Amino acid sequence: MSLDTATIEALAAHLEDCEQQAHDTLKITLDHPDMDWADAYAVQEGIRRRKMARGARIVGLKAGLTSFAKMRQMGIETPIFGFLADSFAVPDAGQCRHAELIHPKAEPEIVFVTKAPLAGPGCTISEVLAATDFVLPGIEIIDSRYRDFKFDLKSVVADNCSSSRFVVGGIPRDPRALDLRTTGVVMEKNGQVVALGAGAAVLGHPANAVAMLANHLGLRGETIPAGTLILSGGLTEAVSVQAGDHVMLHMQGMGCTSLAFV
Ligand code: OOG
Ligand code: MG
Repeated sequence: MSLDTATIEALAAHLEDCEQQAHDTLKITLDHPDMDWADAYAVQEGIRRRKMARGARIVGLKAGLTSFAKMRQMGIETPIFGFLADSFAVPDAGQCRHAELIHPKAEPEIVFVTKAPLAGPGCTISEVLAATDFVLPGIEIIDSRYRDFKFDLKSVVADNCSSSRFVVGGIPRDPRALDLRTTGVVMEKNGQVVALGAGAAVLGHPANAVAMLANHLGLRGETIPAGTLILSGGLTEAVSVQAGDHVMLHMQGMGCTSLAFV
């Protein structure tokens, strides 16, 4: 760690205020160039603590920058991990207020829900599949608090990996009855196809993202508890959305989920 506790708390407060007030900011590494990974995750942890102190419930976890498309879009090479609070959840086919967000983008994701704990290091894809209750389609709405989505890895980790909203729906399926590598996804905006791909876009197999999350937490002495909802990462580039847009995700064998921006 290179930052002191007061600085970490101040950065967490600043980034969470930006989220709550839909204000953008410059990436925090400009003022804190020596920030390390532990600092970045400590700021994210500070945001989580602030939300929990106000009564928020943590309803899930996410992996980000897990696809080659997203790594290319953001110009980076390592996955990152964040948390999902109850206030991020949008009901299936529900509405999301665009004015509450800065510059939201939608991305299609395969969502895992666990039925047994997962622990790393050494967690594998087959352990993830055995510990998964079901998979289902999800749309994540990312909304970086950084101006024009311009950040580096440590800044975005501190900003809870741009987490903002998510919707899940469709038909929950046992992942062992599917080949998640060849599971096709088609995302439409206002009836037009804007993104398409297959499960293998995420690290060769989306369960790999969950294994990497377990391994990341394992290094910190934490596990993924049973009953955790996990967004395994955008399968395609993220698509900008405006008020009035309707986004629909079709996932092969799992039906669809959607939301509208108002
Ligand atoms: C970081 C969050 C990326 C994903 O699924 O890849 C993410 C960002 O691109 O702002 O959620
Ligand atoms: Mg995502």
